[in-house]
Amino acid sequence: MSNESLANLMTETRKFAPPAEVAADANVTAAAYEAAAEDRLAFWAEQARRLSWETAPAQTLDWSNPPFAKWFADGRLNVAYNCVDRHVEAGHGDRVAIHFEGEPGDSRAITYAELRREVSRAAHALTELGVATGDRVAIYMPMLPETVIAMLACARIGAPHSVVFGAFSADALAARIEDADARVVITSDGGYRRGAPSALKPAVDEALTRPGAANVRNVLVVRRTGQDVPWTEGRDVWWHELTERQPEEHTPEAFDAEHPLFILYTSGTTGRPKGILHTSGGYLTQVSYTHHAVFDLKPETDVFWCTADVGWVTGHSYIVYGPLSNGATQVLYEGTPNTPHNGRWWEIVQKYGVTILYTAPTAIRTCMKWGDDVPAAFNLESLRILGSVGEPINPEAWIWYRKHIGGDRTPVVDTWWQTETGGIMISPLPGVTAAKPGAAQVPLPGIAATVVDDNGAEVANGSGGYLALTEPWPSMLRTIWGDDQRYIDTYWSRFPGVYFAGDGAKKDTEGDIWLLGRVDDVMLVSGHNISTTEVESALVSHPRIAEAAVVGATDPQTTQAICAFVILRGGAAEEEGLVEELRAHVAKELGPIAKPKRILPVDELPKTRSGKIMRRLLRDVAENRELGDVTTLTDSTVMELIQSKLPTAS
Ligand code: 6R9
Repeated sequence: MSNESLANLMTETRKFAPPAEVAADANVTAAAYEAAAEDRLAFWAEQARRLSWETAPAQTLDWSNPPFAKWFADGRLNVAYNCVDRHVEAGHGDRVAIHFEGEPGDSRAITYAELRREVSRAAHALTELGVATGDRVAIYMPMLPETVIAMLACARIGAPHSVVFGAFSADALAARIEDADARVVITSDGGYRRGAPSALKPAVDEALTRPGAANVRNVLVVRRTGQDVPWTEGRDVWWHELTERQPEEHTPEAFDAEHPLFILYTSGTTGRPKGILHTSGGYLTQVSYTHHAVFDLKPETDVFWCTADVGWVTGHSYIVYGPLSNGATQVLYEGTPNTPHNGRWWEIVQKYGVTILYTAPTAIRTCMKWGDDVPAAFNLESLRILGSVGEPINPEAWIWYRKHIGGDRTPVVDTWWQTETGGIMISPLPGVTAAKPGAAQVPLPGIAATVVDDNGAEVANGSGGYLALTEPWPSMLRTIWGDDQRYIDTYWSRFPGVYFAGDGAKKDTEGDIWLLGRVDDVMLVSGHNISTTEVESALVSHPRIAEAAVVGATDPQTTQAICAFVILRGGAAEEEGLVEELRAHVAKELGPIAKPKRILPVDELPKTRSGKIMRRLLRDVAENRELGDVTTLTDSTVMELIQSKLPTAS
């Protein structure tokens, strides 16, 4: 961004008070903010007591060597014990931990007692393969119960896992195996995707031909689809054969709170992927607390469903560690939202009586595009809280989510956080906050976040700038794996002593925080910094627009010109005058400065597997450049489609 802070163009004044019944019975009330404000460290020490420690920590935060934090450093615990065994010991062994729904419609309910047996066997199996405490294990899997079991088995024996998205290429997998120096890879023959078995194992075989992956001794293969798999004798081992003969009891060993729990590579738009390192005690404390607070989880009665892939941080924190540490019952779904029909998700909500749903704006906008009648055909009355994560949620998408999925009664919590933050940082609380559509609003109790200007000074209400985290938090990344200097440079150097999140944000006149997209995506138009998010939200507020992606393209007159790629609702063809009408609509919503110079209707937008729009690629298109790296795209044919629609160069 230049020296002028982000313009504050959008005004959204709708507000939704918490429903009385949620407020009356909320896990967390306004008192938590007061307690945390009074003594932040005492507040987190209190939250750490949610967990079972073998040695309870006497220390809370050690910040003597910033930005390298230690939380609860003298405490010892086993993360898997906290997520599994202690619930069985507390008498909840018969409670379903995971309702697995396969894409072809097969299902499996796994209780906490079963989960304990499976995790114990898998822990023994890894030990038999020679995996020792501290060894890294790569997990390259579809969404299966074994994926969760594998992660917990690693945690149980203190072997940090590195989960790699099942859709990543052999090259991406090899780079991650090499960077973490993984010794074992856990994978499956394949998984079901869009109605057909899709192979995974061949990508592992290919990755392991790369020199950097030479230290991998074994590949543990879960059988899911039964398809033929290439086999390397001596190296490859069937998961079921190895685990079946292991004892079903396993004594968990306690590790230091700062023992590494996992490495997760951020999608990293440029350069080498960053291995974000998370450790045990602080991480588990924050994901457990935030899951309890933000989703108001009542483990006896709620059915939680986070639709994220486990290969994304949301899956780590809000499928595996948060919900399971809280003894939740949850749904795990293997497939895509539209297989075999556009209502599959709502069918699953109805089938399991899902009460809390956590998904991404991209999915919500896609459902809007498919039409209101799709969810209307299912009974969604069980839902009581809806969550959003991954991108700013446009106010219209927020309203649609609440109305068409939440029956106009459920609170919607827009949760801002990152792979690096480990857990939710900024979010309304469903029983406390009067929610504003499109805003994450308030730092959670115990979290210090604000918006700063170019000089690192806090901006006044009503102004925009950069999101900054001003105090360490328990689930913060500890470093970038193997590269402390890059950790300092990337996050702690823009504003000394403060964590720079890389997101643009503004404070509204009441001091609530609105996220405005990645700083790299901010546009500079005639001397004004304009957020792509605000222009996209204005476009999405037009009844004909389902989705929009906005980029700044180099322009001789205005530095950058706003270029919008839009998906029309119902896929309808573009009629005459529509583009002009849309431009006028944006001008009316945000002011003439934000009026897009070009608007291009397209059928799809390029997205990462975690659902984030890749504006970088659209910028390449808008500037008639050769496309940059497309390897993290869900579907690389999308770009060809978009390019084919373009009138060449303008
Ligand atoms: C959890 C996750 C992090 C980036 C983050 C921001 C964007 C996530 C958001 C949001 C606005 C929200 N982001 N949640 N922006 N409102 N509620 O997504 O982690 O994949 O590391 O991405 O996602 O730009 O900086 P990760």
